[in-house]
Amino acid sequence: MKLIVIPTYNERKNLAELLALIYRQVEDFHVLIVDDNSPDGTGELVRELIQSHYSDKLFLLARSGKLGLGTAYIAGFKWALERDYQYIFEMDADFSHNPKYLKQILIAAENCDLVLGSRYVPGGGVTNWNVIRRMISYGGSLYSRLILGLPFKDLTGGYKCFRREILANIDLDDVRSNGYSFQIELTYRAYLKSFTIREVPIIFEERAAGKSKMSRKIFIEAIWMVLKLRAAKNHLKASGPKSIFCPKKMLTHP
Ligand SMILES: Nc1nc2c(ncn2[C@@H]2O[C@H](COP(=O)(O)OP(=O)(O)O)[C@@H](O)[C@H]2O)c(=O)[nH]1
Ligand SMILES: [Mg+2]
Repeated sequence: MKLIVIPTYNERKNLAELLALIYRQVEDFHVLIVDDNSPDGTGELVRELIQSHYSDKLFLLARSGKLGLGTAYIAGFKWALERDYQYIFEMDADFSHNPKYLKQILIAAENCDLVLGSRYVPGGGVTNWNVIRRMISYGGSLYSRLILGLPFKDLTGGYKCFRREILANIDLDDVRSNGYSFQIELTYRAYLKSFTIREVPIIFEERAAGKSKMSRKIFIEAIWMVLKLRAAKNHLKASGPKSIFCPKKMLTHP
């Protein structure tokens, strides 16, 4: 089974149309909306759509308030791991991530552990971004690539597909980032654990309606976080899920 996790904050204007497009592309996928009590009523809309259209394939994880993108994804991943999903996708609600790529990403995911939808490999790109915005985005990936020694071109994108095994092997409670660096951190953790990762070209489109929630504060968090992640390299390699099969008592009494 395949699941798309979509975090939302004030995406009411985008969501109904986006879901229709997704299900037109991949009829059998499930979608989980992780909504942070959006003031514009996104959560209410999802409840209505579950009742009226998608009762067997649309789900809502309603959180109490705006807790950030990273923790929304972590909550979604845990929800997925409690169920029987093999492929877990990440996607934004604002049409930046065109659903037409879902099938290509899935095909790539059949032969590797993590697929990154990538703006900066041949065939990928961005539309409607000025030079400064392009430089900031490309520069962010380049910076992370150099500091962390990662061989991938697009590290900040949020259009991805994880195999279940990756998420089960990353200690989700140990993930430190909440903003832009969340995507970098998860890819870094997967890479350090020797999972296979591939980039698939996507054209990223500027959001259709509503506002970006990214801020200068989140951007600065990302610059620091990359340095912190590099400093924690050995810990990240070693850290894993807290095994219920290996309590300390057993280690001291073999
Ligand atoms: N649940 C939740 N979703 C969020 C939060 N911040 C952003 N999002 C969602 O995450 C996705 C990406 O955010 P967006 O504002 O488009 O970031 P940008 O593409 O970098 O400008 C969108 O679907 C947002 O609605 C948050 O704090 N909580
Ligand atoms: Mg966006």
